[in-house]
Amino acid sequence: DVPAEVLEKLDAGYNKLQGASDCKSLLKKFLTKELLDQLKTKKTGMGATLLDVVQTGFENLDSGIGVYSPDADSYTTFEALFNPIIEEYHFGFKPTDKHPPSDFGNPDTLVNLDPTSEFIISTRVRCGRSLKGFQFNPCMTEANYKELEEKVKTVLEQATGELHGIYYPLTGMDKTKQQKLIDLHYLFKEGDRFLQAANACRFWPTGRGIFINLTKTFCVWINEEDHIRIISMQEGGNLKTVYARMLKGLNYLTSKIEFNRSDRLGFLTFCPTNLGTTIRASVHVMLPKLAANKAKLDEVAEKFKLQVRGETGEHSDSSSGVFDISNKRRLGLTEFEALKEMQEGILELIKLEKTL
Ligand code: ADP
Ligand code: CIR
Repeated sequence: DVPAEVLEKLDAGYNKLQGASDCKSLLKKFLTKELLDQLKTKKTGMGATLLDVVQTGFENLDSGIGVYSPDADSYTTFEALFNPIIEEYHFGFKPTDKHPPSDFGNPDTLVNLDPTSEFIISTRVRCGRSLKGFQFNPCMTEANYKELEEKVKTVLEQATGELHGIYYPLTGMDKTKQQKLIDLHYLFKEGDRFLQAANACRFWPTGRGIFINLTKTFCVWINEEDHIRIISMQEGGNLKTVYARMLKGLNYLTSKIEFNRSDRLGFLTFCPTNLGTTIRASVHVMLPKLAANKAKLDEVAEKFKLQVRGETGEHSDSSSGVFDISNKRRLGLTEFEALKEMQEGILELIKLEKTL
């Protein structure tokens, strides 16, 4: 009982993808005609269809991935599409593989990545969580957004010590202040076309906002791509301190709120690239010699399982010479292993830069 209109859009989108010779998305790579026919009549308990999964990739032919999961069930209902995408992005995590139990490790065993402050401008570690009892963006009502915001905000406003801070809702926020927070890399951007096409920006700015601690080293995003993003950041390369602070915030929130975790996929997120540990540990870094050849930089980064982004985040360029380099995979390894993978890779890149 998937409406004819949806089936038509799926067929049209599939043809559009096939005709787009410069489209490099994993959606295009893995959505075969057979898979389309196998999945197009399926629906999740929430009523989500394959179109809800793929329309972001149909509309944005420059997507890297091209899919989001409209609800937690989609990862199983549409697993025939999600699994190969997950396997390719997370360096070979197979349909028979299971994400390990959490192990956050001991932050004190991590290092300062750039003790002489030559290369690294700042370090950031973030993770995402989805709340039990709430659907993902495309299936949320306006009331759900407000309820989730209220719940998280109330908990955050009771945080003490280093985590003590203020919640700033997007609703009613002065545009200049909003832009300043974006430019300083605290706040998420507005109008992301990949999220918009996935129906993830409905009722914007309702329920969206950012909590920031007084020293501006700890933030929580509410209701952007994921229900919450927990972020720790500061100038310089001290990964140890940044990670320890993120854990402090995560532990606090985990003691007050229940999150969605799947046995196989770990913590559940809206985008399959974030599943598992959900951790992205990054540096803003200047590597002028390595970066003189961007293709080479990407190649070396991939070798160390790292991902290179531009200075203002995903899908941005790096005309400034500053790159955002982070661990790429988040699934199939523990949190501590994700941190170690990033640490080792960044240290290698800096070592290489020094030899050039
Ligand atoms: P994500 O939340 O998935 O990490 P983005 O790539 O969109 O998403 O980045 C969000 C924001 O965080 C952007 O403003 C980006 O520049 C900023 N950011 C990422 N890494 C760092 C870093 N190491 N130092 C400072 N800002 C950072
Ligand atoms: C893309 O496919 O390029 C976008 N949908 C982003 C994919 C990964 N990024 C993310 O989860 N933030």
